[in-house]
Amino acid sequence: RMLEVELRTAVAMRQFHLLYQPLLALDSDAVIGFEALIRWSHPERGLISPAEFIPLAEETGLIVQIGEWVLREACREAASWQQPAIIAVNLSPVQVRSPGIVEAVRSACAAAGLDPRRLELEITESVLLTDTDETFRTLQALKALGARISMDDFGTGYSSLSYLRRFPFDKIKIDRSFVTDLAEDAESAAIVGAVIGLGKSLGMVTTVEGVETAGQLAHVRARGCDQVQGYLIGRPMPAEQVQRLMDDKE
Ligand code: G
Ligand code: G
Ligand code: MN
Ligand code: NA
Repeated sequence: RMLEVELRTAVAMRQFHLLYQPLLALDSDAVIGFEALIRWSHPERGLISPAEFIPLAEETGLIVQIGEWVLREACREAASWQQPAIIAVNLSPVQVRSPGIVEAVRSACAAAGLDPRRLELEITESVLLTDTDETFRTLQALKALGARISMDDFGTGYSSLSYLRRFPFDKIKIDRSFVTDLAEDAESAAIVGAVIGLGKSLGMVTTVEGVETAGQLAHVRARGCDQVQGYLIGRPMPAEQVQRLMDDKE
């Protein structure tokens, strides 16, 4: 459990930083926002992926503290941009179920001077598996602050279409696993097309993730997708590069 001990000190030691991945709107072909993605620069082990340490942070409850740091940092950074672009932040299910989450979001925006309407909170389907009444109230309270709620990694979890009816999602982010073989696999293409249509008909914004090729972009554009993210548009980048990218892609 060495990693756990080290994770405890990582916040205090300022070993985390955020990268920002651009979000492209397909109606204007403009970069309209960024998703904040955490990175851990361990003093000896080097860069550790969130896929490795987030599960441990969730088990130990440290995700609440780390997540609050992510919220504050992302809001502070976004408030410094010259454009009022979207800032998207991932929330772990453990964070969503923690009692202080609404206040954490409110105070992160207030401290940064960020209009909460610029904030998108990404949650995964697994959030909805337990305590659904409580979760529903939390999501409503977050929306009441002005933030929007996105369903992240759509299609990978125990997806139930009833969640889309029951919870007030503003956006569906279609998981990148459906995009990888879009050109070769008729099933993936059918699923992506159908989910875009479903999202649109429910009044949600649709984002396709993991767009890496011009062919994939053309495909999802033709299907009426609203927004895309992926290496073709931009990899997760340091804060210093964000302003320049927005100025170039306006
Ligand atoms: O950035 P990368 O592809 O390595 O992210 C791997 C996983 O970690 C993704 O599922 C992503 O959503 C998640 N992740 C990245 N940053 C954060 C964060 O700040 N909080 C939470 N809870 N998850 C994050
Ligand atoms: O679970 P979530 O969607 O938040 O995860 C985002 C992660 O996906 C980021 O860590 C990012 O590094 C990764 N990612 C973003 N765009 C692409 C892409 O085009 N291709 C691949 N392979 N990974 C991507
Ligand atoms: Mn995400
Ligand atoms: Na995702």
